[in-house]
Amino acid sequence: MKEQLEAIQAEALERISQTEDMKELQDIKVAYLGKKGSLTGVLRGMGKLSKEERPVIGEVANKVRESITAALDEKNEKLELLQLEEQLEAEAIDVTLPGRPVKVGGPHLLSSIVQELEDLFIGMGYEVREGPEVETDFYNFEALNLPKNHPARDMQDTFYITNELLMRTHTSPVQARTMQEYKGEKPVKMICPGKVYRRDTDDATHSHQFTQIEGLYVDKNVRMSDLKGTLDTFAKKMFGADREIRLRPSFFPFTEPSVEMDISCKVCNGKGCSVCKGTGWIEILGGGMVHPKVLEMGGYDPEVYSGFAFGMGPERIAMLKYGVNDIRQFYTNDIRFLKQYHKA
Ligand code: 2U9
Repeated sequence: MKEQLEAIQAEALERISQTEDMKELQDIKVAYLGKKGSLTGVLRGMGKLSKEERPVIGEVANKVRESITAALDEKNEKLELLQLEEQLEAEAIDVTLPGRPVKVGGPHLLSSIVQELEDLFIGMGYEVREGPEVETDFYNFEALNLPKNHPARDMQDTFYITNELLMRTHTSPVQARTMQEYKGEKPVKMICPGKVYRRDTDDATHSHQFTQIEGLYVDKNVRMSDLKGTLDTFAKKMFGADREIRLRPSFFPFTEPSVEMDISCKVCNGKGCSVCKGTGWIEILGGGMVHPKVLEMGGYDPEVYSGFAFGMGPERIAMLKYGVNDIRQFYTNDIRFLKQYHKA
C-alpha cells in the first residue's frame, strides 16, 4: 500500500509540475483528493489493514496528501500570478500617448455681446434685472405712456395672446415693474437684457424675435448731461476710445426729450463711406429723459425724481462691431458662422 501511495504521489506531482492551466490544475486536484479521487480511494481501503500497519500507512498517506496539497497550492499561486501579469500587460495604458481632442462649445456671439454690455454697466453701478417675456398689456404699454389706440399698439406689430396678454415688444416693462417694486422710495439704476418679439417678416435687417438691452436711472437731480456722459463712456468702452458720439432729437412715447445716438464711423473715421452711408456717423441707440407720466405711473413723484433711459439692440451692436450683414445669422445657428466668434 505504501508503494501504491508513493506512486500516486509521484504521478500527481509530475502532473502538477507539467500543467500550466488553472482548469487542468483543478481537475488534477479532483482526480487525487476529490471524493472519488485515487488517494481517497486508497485511504478508504485502510480499514482492511492490520492494527500495526494502520498508523504507519496513515502517516505515509498524510504526508502524500500534504505534499500534493502543497504542490497544488504552490502551482495555483504561480498560475494566478502569471494570469495577473498577462492581464496587466494586456490592459496596459500608454500614458505618454497624446490625448484625443475633445470638441468644446463656446458662447453664442449674442451671449458674449450681452455679457460684455452687462459687465460694462455693472462697472457703472447698474444692477441687471430680468422679467417675463409674456407680458400684460399694462406693463408693456399702459405704464410706458402708450395708452389704448396708440399706433405702436397696432395688432400688426404685436403678438397678442389674449386681449390682455402679449409677447413683450420691448424690455421696458421690466423697468416699469422695478419702479413699482421700489415704490418710489429709492433710486433705480438698472439694465434689463432679454428677448423681445415683434410681428415682422424676417429679412436681413428684421427678425420677429430679437434682443434688447435697456437701461434706466431714476434718482433726484438726474440730468440730460448724466445720460450723455453715460452713453459716451459706453460708446468708448464698446467701440474704442477714439469714438465720438452725437445726439440727435427724436421721439419715444416714454421719454421727453428723446434722442438718438450716433457714433463716429470707425471705417472712415468720420469722412464718409459705404458703411455709414456717406454721413460719417452710425446710429447705435435711443434714449432720453423719462417722461413725467412714466415716472408717475411707476410710483415716483416727477417733482422730486427725474431719470434717464436708453435702449439698444445687441444684434445691431454685434453686426457693427464684427461686420455681420444679416441678422438671421444669429438665429439660424450655422456652426461655421458661430465658430468664428469663439475665443480660443
Ligand atoms: C421706462 C422708461 C423709459 C427705454 C428706451 C429707447 C429709447 C430706444 C430702441 C433702440 C433700438 C430699442 O433695440 S431697439 O429696437 N430703444 O430707442 N428705449 S428710450 O425707455 C424707457 C424704458 C422704460 C420705464
